[in-house]
Amino acid sequence: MWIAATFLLGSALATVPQEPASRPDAPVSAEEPWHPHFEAAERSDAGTALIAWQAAAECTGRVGIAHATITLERRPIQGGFLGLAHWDAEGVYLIELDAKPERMAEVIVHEVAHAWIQAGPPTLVEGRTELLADCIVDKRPGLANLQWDDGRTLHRMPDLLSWNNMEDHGPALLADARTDAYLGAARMVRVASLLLPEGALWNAEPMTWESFRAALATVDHGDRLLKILDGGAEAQRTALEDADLDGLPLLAELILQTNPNRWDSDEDGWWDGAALGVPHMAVALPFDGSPMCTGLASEPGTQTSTMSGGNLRGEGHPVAKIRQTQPGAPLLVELTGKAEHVTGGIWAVVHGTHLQRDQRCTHTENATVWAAQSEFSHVIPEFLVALAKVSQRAELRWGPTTGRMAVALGPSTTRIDGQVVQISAADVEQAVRTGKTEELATLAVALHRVWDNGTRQWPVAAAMALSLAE
Ligand SMILES: [Ca+2]
Ligand SMILES: [Ca+2]
Ligand SMILES: [Zn+2]
Repeated sequence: MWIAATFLLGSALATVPQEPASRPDAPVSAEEPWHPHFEAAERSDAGTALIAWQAAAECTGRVGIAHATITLERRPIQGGFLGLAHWDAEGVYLIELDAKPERMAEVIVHEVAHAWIQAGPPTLVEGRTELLADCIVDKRPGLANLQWDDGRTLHRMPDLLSWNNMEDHGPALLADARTDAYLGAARMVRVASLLLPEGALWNAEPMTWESFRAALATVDHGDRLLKILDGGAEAQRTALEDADLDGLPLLAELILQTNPNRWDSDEDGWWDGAALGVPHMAVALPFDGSPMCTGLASEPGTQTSTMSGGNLRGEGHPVAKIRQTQPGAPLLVELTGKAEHVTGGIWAVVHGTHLQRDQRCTHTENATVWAAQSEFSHVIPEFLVALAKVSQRAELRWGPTTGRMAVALGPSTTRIDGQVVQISAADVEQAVRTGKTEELATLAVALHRVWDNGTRQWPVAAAMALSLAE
């Protein structure tokens, strides 16, 4: 089984140590495989295309079909496409581009992938091209975003069995039917990729509905997918719905036995669409920007950087950032930037030169708590229990908050700094001495609340804390 969600999004800093380039799975021969010459007015377009070409050759184990030269041209495209690959019997020779700068690389990756996937029904051609595009990004982290999908409901998606993308050029159809068809084709092929051996959907050309059916007939759950495909547009739309925006359509959630209405079915912090094989020490990052424990600490002066990945698609491109409150304190990692109109999720791994395992930070579904001073590590378990209790009380009274809590135990002053509640060493010491951990929790919850609701005033927080005490 191959999970389509293991794609790297790239690194946040230029200092990331590159992953070793060993690719034991690459069946391409040791000698440099053939590639066309890419000609473009924008040099970066040609560079992106060449890197995508080499990655696609590794993904598929075969050579793309193209003329000796592929021209890339930025210009308005008839029909309003963001990109369009032109090919004849000898393969791709022209790629037209009309995407916004932030999506240009993603579109180039898609069009280059068409050098491997040209023949067959449009649903299979486009869906398989999107799948190969994701593999390209997986092979070359940071080259481009994953193929776009904002998780929308596919209201206007036509029957994927009969969809013809060469017919619907009308501008009115542009924003709905065609977009929905492309997204539906991609989602359907991604579900198929969960069932089939890796690469089965692109390592040979052409693929027809007959060969697609034959491949699925031999694998578990394949009949389920085929039944939906034959069930008409409405059945397909329902099966390809991604209600909880975890990057898994309903059919995939049914197959994987996850909850189609919960981003994270088992509440372990990992969304359902996360890869089964994420890197060692990777952390799933919440979109609210709250920090998560990395399980690491670094010596003062250590260079650290993050590498992130996942299956996030859509408009927002938040970036993983390291938070270290003071030298020697635990390292945390959080997202900055908006993630709106997206589906899927992001994980991050922290790299660095002198990193040590560290137990002074704990995160749960609702909170991250760490000891800014080592001597407070032992307080964390008890504090977390009190925090859960008090948070529940606060939620019953005032409703849910928009973000998770983050609490640092032991800085010099008690305050709220952005999303992080800081509880001073003096306050922690006093609470420990008098056995009043719960009071500490009421203070933390109150401070978080006044930040979350925008009040941001001490007297309000103090009154809230008082009213939360039992
Ligand atoms: Ca879902
Ligand atoms: Ca989970
Ligand atoms: Zn295409």
